[in-house]
Parts: sequence; C-alpha cells; structure tokens
Amino acid sequence: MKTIVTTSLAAALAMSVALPAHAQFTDRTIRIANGIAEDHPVADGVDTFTQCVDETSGGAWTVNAFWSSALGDDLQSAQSLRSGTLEMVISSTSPLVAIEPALGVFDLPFLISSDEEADALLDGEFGQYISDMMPEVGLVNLSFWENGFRNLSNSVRPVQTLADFEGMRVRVMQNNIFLDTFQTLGTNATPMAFGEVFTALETGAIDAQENPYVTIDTSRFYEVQDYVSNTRHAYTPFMVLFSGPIFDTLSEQEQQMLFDCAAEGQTVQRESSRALSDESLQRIIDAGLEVNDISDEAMAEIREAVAGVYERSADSIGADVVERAQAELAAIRGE
Ligand code: TF8
Repeated sequence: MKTIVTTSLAAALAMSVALPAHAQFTDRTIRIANGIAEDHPVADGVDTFTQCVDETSGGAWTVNAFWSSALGDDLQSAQSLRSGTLEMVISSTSPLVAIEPALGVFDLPFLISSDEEADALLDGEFGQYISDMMPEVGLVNLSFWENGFRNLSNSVRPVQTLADFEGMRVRVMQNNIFLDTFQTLGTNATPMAFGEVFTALETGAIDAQENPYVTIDTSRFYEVQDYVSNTRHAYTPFMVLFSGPIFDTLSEQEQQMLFDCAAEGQTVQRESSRALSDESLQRIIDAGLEVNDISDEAMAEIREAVAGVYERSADSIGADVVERAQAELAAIRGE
C-alpha cells in the first residue's frame, strides 16, 4: 500500500513539473479599450485574440473588450496603459502622435497606396522599427491591424476637385499633420476625439469627417452625411497596444502568448476589414448617399497641393523616420 502511494505521489510530482502549461499563466483579467462600434471588423480580430488567449493560458486569462470609447478615447486609453491602470487599447496611430511623434509618419498624405504596400511596410522592418520605439514611452505594440484607407464624407457637396474642399468644416484626428493637410486643402479643420464626431455632424457643428468605409458604416455616419468621396488620402493603421508597466510583470510565456494571439487576430481582422469594406460601401450607397470617385487629373492636383506637408512635418516626425518609410516603400514597389 505504502509503495503504491509513494509511486503515485512521485508520478503526480513529476506531472506537476512537466504537464500543466497553465502554471506559467497567472489568473488575470485583461480589458481592451476601443473607440469603434462592436460590429466593426476589429471585433473579429478581438474574438480571435480572446479565444487564442483563453486556449493558450488554459483559461487562466479572461479578456473583456469595451467598445465605443466606453473606457475613454484612444489617447486617454493609451495614457492609462502607460500608467498601468489599463491593460490594452486598439488605437489609431494618429492621436498617439502626442505620445510618440514618429507615429505621425502614417498621417502623411498619400504615403501608402495599396493594401499590399501597407502590409509589407507594417509587417516588415519599418513596422518593427516603429514597434521598437514604443517601450520607451511605456507601450508595447503587439501587432498592426487595419483601420483602412480614409475617405472624406460630408453634408455639403461631392468633392470632385481641389476647389470642392474649400471652406468645409472638417473634423480631423488630433495632430498637426492632419490639421496641416486639411488646412492646406482649403478646409476649416477642427481636431476632435472620435467619440464626439457623430454628434458634431448631427448638430451641424461640422460638415465633414474622414474615415474608412467600414467606420462610416459601423459608426452610422451615413445617417448624418450626404456625400462620400473616394479620396484614400491616408492609411492610418491600428496598433494593438499593451501596457508597458503591466507587460513587465508577465511571465515570458504570457508575453509570448500576447504576441502570438495578436498575430492570429491580425490575419482574421485584416481579412474581415477588406471583405467588409465593399459591403460597407454598398450599405452607404443603399442609405442614399452619393459616392464619387475622383478623376486622375483632380487627384494629381490634390496630391500636389498637400506635397508640402511632408517637409513641414519632417522635424516633428523625424526626417530619418520619413526617409526610412519612403525608402522601404520604394523597395516594396520595386522602384
Ligand atoms: C478616428 C479613427 C478612429 C479609430 C477608432 C476609435 O477617426 O480612425 O475611428 O481610432 O478605433 O479617430
């Protein structure tokens, strides 16, 4: 009898060393802040991320996502991450320029021109270079997800030429590069947090905003806008950010899980974003909005008008950062 007990005890001890993967995962609840609505493709990425974390941690980790700025806007949430009072945010790079000026590179007008370029730039050396800057400001970038190409919507007129921007009251994201771009285009631009945009459009405080089709759709901007013009003036990615101070308290396995699961989420989220973009465009059209493309001639004029933004923002972004992005994009394009 004694032998049996001893043997099974030894076996149990051996198993406890070799077996339970969850021993490296402490029970935790992770909150993810988000500014967009729950039917946005980010939710598909978050679902995948959540499932992956649940499986990898053997149920030790719980992930709770909060939508529509319930935990604060992008910038406020990122600041909470830095102070260690919130675990995660999925944020556009643009409002975070206040924290890391180099992120302004993604706000430069017409920098990226296709999905393929975006993926190659963000998943390549340049994306890593940007991610490597984040720990210094108390943030860990787990992955770049897709926000998408931004298009202008408004309630005044279809924008078909440079002149059509004139005098429009446009909400822009909170940084000087967007402000400069839209002022240069002739609009009356106002920086504003995303959560205030719907009401500002509804009350007529502003005429226009710019975001990808999926956002114009899922945030119901089509209810308070009449025109959408296919400007594709910027591709501002999402960063899947984790709190630096909290990250530092995690085990190596936990840290690796975060990167792996954010990468799994990325695949699903980008696919979903691209599939939904056409559906969203159709819903915008079905809602009665007038959607227009811009001619090559007019687009050339628009690009030329904002070309000076690159030089004017080089100091704030860092000339080396801008050059590096441009060089990598040139290589991606085979130039
Ligand atoms: C913007 C951004 C936002 C996103 C969202 C809050 O216009 O594109 O839609 O950052 O996650 O502010």
